[in-house]
Amino acid sequence: MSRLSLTNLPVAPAVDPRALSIGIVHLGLGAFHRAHQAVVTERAAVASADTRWGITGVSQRSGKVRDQLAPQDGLYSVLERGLGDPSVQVIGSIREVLTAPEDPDAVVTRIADPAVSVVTLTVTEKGYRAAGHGLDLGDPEIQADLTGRPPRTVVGQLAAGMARRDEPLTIVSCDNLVANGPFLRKLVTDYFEALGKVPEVFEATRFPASMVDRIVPATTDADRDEAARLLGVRDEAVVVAEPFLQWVIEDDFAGDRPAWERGGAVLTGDVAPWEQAKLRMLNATHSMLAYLGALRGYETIAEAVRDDELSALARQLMAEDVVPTLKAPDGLDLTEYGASVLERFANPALKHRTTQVAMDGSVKLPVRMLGTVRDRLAAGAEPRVVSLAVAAWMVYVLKTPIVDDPQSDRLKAALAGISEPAAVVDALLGVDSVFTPDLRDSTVFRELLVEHVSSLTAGSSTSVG
Ligand code: CS2
Repeated sequence: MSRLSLTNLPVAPAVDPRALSIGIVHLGLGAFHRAHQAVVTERAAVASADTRWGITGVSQRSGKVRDQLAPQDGLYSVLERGLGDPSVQVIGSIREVLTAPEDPDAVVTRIADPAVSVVTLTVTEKGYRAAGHGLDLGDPEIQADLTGRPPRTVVGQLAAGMARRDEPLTIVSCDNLVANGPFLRKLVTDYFEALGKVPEVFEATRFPASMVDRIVPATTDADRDEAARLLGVRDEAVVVAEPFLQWVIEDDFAGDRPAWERGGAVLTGDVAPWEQAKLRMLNATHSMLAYLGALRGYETIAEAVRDDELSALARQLMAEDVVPTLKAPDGLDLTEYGASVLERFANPALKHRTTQVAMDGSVKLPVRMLGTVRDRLAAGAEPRVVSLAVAAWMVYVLKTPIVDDPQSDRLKAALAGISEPAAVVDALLGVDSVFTPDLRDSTVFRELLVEHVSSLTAGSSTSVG
């Protein structure tokens, strides 16, 4: 079967990419970006008839996406899998693909380009190379960037690009982090301080916070075959997603931006309530289902949430531990939100693997779960269900031979020769990049963890009374 390209278009994209100039650099050209910001950007370009917002996508690790997209003129499709028949749409907003390790200078040059006024990022939690609330200055790659080599880290790329600009930039983190905008601003500040040089444009550069939401599992061969069937041509770069898509962006830009609100995004003064609700309800529950589900042998999140005991625990997590810590965003009913999240997880067509959501727990837990633990403890409450979620991660790390996590060596070393529940809990509570001293020193939290790790390792049914 022939390949998707501009000269081989079964379904035309909503914009002709040849008509777009480059106005956005996106760092982290994974499936999520292609199913989320790139789609909203295309819709905005169409609705506002504005051709300035083509995207330069940057892969941070390998040339795989470039190799998939180059023969396709940057085109790819989004295969939407909901409860009805799947549908497919070709997206035309990506104008250029760069592979950072192969051409780090080109990335900096693009960020410095005066026609670019917005940089967006989806580089995952670990891509920020943070330690606590600041930049990990002990990270060898950060250290190497600070010596002045063409930068390989995301913070190094942003800093080097800014140093070459006269006009300020807006940098929009689209990762699942608490206060992602201010957090990234702090990392860049730390970098400039370590460098001993702050470019003039930094002061006026904006870092709006944003909350992104769309479930985008890794694409499988079955997805590629399905897209080919629907398109009539082969698309090696297809991404698969649920129908739901949400993007809430803090309206704080240094210069021009795409009319993203016309593409379905919400621009608002305060993203925090949205972000907290999403991280603490959706992402925490997702992770809990991933760990408990994987421990029960379920391959997908949909299978895990169809287990009555696990779905009851998911509801309990949100109602008992999370909702009391949240301020509802305007117009959002948190109980309904929780129910809708579980319905989305139950989508049987998505095949989102428990092991995919389970990865990188050491950087996900602090964002998704530990704020809830802290707030519940501060309120004098016992965080029973969220502690079960943390305990499930602990047992998952204990029982999984090769843990997919940036801290896997450290986690495995901490657990070497250990199997007794209290010892497992103490060993992992001692990993200070995950647990802060206040949590380590809480006897209430520790006892709950020991209780849950004991029942999970004993293999008894999982319930929280
Ligand atoms: C998931 C998220 O992999 C994970 O950790 O919890 O990627 C989740 O699917 C998205 O945040 C949904 O918006």
